[in-house]
Amino acid sequence: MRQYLDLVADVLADGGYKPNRTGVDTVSGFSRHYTVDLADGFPLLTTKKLSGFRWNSLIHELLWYLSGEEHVRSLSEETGIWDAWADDEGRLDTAYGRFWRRYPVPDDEARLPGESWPDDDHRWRNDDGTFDQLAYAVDQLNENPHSRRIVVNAWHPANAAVSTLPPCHYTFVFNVRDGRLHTHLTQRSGDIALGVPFNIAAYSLLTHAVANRTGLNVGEFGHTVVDAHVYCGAGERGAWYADNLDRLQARLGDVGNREEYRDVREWLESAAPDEADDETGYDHVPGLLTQLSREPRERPTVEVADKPLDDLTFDDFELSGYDPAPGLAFSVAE
Ligand code: THF
Repeated sequence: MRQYLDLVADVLADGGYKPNRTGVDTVSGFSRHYTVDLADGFPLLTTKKLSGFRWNSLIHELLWYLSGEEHVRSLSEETGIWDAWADDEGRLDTAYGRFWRRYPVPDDEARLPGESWPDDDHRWRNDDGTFDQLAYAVDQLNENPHSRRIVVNAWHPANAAVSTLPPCHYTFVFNVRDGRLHTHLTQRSGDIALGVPFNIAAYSLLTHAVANRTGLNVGEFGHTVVDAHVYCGAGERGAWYADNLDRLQARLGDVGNREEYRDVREWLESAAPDEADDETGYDHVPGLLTQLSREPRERPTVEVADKPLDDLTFDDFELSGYDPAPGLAFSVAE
């Protein structure tokens, strides 16, 4: 997908060095945005392989969001990608689905005079009194598709203030025109090499699943990433970028065609200190340079079964025509 490669190239060429809480440093860009038309194919990256075990992980991640679970116990049986942020019992403080499906509604004492809240028996209230934002969104798309209020919000400020990992992709909006369902995602923080390809896939699949239930065609996916970063390594390797990013960026500025990204990678590997054995893969820059050197291939297509969202299972997502370049290994910063 060209838009993803543009995002990578743009952040590497214009981003700034930025250390952060994980101990793995980043090259970070501010407020990046692109749109991709889902009618032109499914935006699964073709410059690295995301089928096989990665497809397994990303489908189960989406099913976990939809489940509304506040823990990763069932997800962990399928993939370990969220385990690092859960407690010993598998609870995850800010599980997305918990907010998508069970957003807290203030109880009587917390309500201010004159404020409007849905009654206990309102159709989008769950038995425990929480609010099902996704059910609301699907119903709005069916009953009032041109509404500009079809927002799902995973951000709870009070929880975010104390949570170990507040949601990264924290709000999305559905927007319909000419019978096409557009989805706009806003992300406060995006790990370009690892998380962003999963996020693109998840919200694109969600768009397909919701389009099925609302009689709409899939439209565009719009994505805004506030802190869009490339992890560039821990220890000496990460710190090297503090003083040498401008040298890398000068070389990136001279690149005239895709193949030359390979030369930049070779220069980087000769100029930067090696990654320590226990820090291998935390520098995502070399792998992303390899992706930039690869020509994006034709997009695959996806079929999602037309079922209520709560009934979807792994086998309801079918990918075809996917012909990616070989996979690349990146380590995830915690
Ligand atoms: N923290 C960081 N540093 N990056 C993230 O992308 C991220 N997430 C979630 C929460 N915190 C994050 C977790 N999502 C992988 C993919 C998504 C993740 C976490 C890890 C990952 O390692 N992907 C491998 C394949 C792993 C597998 O399938 O077993 C890959 O190569 O794609 C962003 O939402």
